[in-house]
Amino acid sequence: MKFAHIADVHLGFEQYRLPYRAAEFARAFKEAVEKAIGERVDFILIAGDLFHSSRPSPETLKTAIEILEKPKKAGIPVFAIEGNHDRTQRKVSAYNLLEGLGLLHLLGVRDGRVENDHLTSERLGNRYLVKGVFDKGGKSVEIHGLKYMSAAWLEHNKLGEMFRPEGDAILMLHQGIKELVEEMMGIVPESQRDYFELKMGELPKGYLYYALGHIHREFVTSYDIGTLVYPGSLQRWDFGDYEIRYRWNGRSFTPQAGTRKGFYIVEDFKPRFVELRVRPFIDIKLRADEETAKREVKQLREKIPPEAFVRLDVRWERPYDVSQFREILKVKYLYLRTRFERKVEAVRGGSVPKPEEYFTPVELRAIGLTGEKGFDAVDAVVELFIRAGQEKEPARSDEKPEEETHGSAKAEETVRETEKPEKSDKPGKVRQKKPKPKGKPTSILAWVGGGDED
Ligand SMILES: [Mn+2]
Repeated sequence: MKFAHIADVHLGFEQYRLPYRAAEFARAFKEAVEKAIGERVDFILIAGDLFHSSRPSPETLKTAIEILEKPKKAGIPVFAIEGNHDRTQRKVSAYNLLEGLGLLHLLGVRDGRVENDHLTSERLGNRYLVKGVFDKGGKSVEIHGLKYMSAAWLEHNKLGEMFRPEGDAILMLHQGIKELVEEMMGIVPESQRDYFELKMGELPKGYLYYALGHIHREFVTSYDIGTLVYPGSLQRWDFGDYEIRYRWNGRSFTPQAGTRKGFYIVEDFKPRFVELRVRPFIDIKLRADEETAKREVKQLREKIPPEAFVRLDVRWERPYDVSQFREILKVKYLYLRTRFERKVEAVRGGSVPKPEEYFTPVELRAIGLTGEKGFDAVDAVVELFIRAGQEKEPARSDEKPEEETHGSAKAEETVRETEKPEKSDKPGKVRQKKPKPKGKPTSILAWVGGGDED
């Protein structure tokens, strides 16, 4: 028995509002399906989030249909569940449409009984649990599954009571599991409870293979008598899902290998990863002055392919023009993230400086003007600095912070799609061209606005 396990395809996802990214997500799915067919698998599992949205566009549906016609023609059945992105509370989802076209078999709870070559049903209260079946050479495997369910639902409906495997069986779910999420990303604070819906022990026992989806990072472990696998998303999800990260150690960059992207071929319940070549995401973290940063980024450039998506995170004590990195790197997509903040002395000693010690008198007045109101008083602040500049300090030309928010880069450090509850890079932060204030305006503008990022 041999099958492919694919998850988190996200067809129709125009990442960073780039339509060609949706085409790349589709290409990855096509490649995965073609490779699975080439491997002569007996069936294919899609563990949720085939679509990025529960209401895919006609174009996205057309793409899904064209790709899923390939296994259909090859006589390879596809079993699927809905994920959090593409499930619907309505009666009919996009999956039902695909099922109606004979392109896949949908597993989970339904109002009516379904019986055919590849589906069978079991009573579950006043509804039915629809399960997949596959027979080959006298051997039979059952594929159980359920669409993405909320933590609240799972608290009241115990999966262990719902799913009872008999014989060789696979369980397909689209959920985050506390212990695994923590293992992958460190301890998850309670405020980010929505990173998981299940605890390990709540997972039904007795399955030979747990075909999971939802976590976008590839991961394999064992559970009870079986193997538990997250194949991860087919394409890179964000800059936390990087191929390589270059971390600045104060003197040079240290490369850190990131995640690989692809899916699993499972033979006799043993998973083997099949890697897909996808667009590289490279994450660069730098904390240096302008001259050093420029020199180091220039050197690093040789290691970065032009088709890469790059996030360059620049930090320093004084702002400088970061738009020059766009010219230096010349990559397909550059997301510049800046954080310029003054060094706060003696914090370790426990004494935080008083505002009078830290801010100049003009800056204090600016803070008084804006308070918590953000940029409502920005004109008054600009005026204040223009006047202050004219009064004393000469104009400075070396301070021009420029921050790029390209599209909707968000919650980058996640391995899945849930937005972190804390603030993150939102679009619309690109600074307006205001009359350039003189004096020392730029650093303070970052301060009165509450700082740039995170
Ligand atoms: Mn997903």
